[in-house]
Amino acid sequence: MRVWIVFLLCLAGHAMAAPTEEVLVTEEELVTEEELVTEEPIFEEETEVGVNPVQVDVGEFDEAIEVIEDAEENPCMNYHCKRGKVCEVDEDNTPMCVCQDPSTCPPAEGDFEHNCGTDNKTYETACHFFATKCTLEGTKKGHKLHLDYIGPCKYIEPCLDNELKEFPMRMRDWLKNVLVTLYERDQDNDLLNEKQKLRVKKIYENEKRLQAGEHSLDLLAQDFQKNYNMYIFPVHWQFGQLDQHPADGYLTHSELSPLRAPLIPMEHCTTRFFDECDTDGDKYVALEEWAACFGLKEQDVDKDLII
Ligand SMILES: *[C@@H]1O[C@H](CO)[C@@H](O)[C@H](O)[C@H]1NC(C)=O
Ligand SMILES: [Ca+2]
Ligand SMILES: [Ca+2]
Repeated sequence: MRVWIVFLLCLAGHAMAAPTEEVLVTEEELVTEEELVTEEPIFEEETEVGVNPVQVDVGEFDEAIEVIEDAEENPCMNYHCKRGKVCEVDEDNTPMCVCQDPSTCPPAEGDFEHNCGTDNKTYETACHFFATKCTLEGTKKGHKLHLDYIGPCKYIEPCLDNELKEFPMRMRDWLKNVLVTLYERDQDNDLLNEKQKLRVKKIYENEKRLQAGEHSLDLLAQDFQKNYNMYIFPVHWQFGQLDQHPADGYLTHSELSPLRAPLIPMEHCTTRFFDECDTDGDKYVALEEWAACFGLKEQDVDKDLII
């Protein structure tokens, strides 16, 4: 959650102008709602003991020594459940995932942990949200409920047509700057892979590129026309960053969430922008739709650029 906040703050300061290192961290740390859709339990090597309230309960009424001995036997030990669920064992000592009771979620440390659902209800933390969503699993209401944005629900003014037109211009400029910044900071840490670096190098070395910062829309539009080729890769790159659960060439609502959720409270055109990106209205944003949203020409959409 911390990471979200840093991202939020850095965006709040400069809207979509100045990228920072934290942006990448956000993308790596994301936990999407997609985990909710997967039915299989997820096994992971790093299991945080004590995170599971059921395990904590066990500790309370068993002898302490026994708990330690039992730890390896506990079938829930390495049994990971998706967000909103916790592991419990049945009579046969078989682990299974059940919905978490929202009241067992740790309380929020501050307003910044609140989340607004698509039902326009404020949830205390993401844990509360996912636990609630889990209890609605299988219902129409549960199917429609998503995490909409970070922070308490608030009034978001309608996005006007002319404002909507500006949004992709600023966003693609921002994407380009994020990549260039990552490239600049890449000496020690592998923020980008070799293929990506090679692509960004060209953008970076182009002296005519606009420096990160606030630019007038005229200037952004002009730069896009003049340096169109520099924008092709950043748009593909961001798609590849988001399309991971699964990487199938389509973005679901939850795959888009890491980008949308921190942005919505600050950029009131975010929701409308992503809605309209889905031109065929099938609820998925395909690569072709995504590229068109950012003004790329059809012939420049290239799956091989997602590297
Ligand atoms: C959502 O909730 C907020 C705060 O309670 C309210 O100000 C806003 O008008 C609501 N938005 C909609 C679309 O109902
Ligand atoms: Ca996908
Ligand atoms: Ca679509």
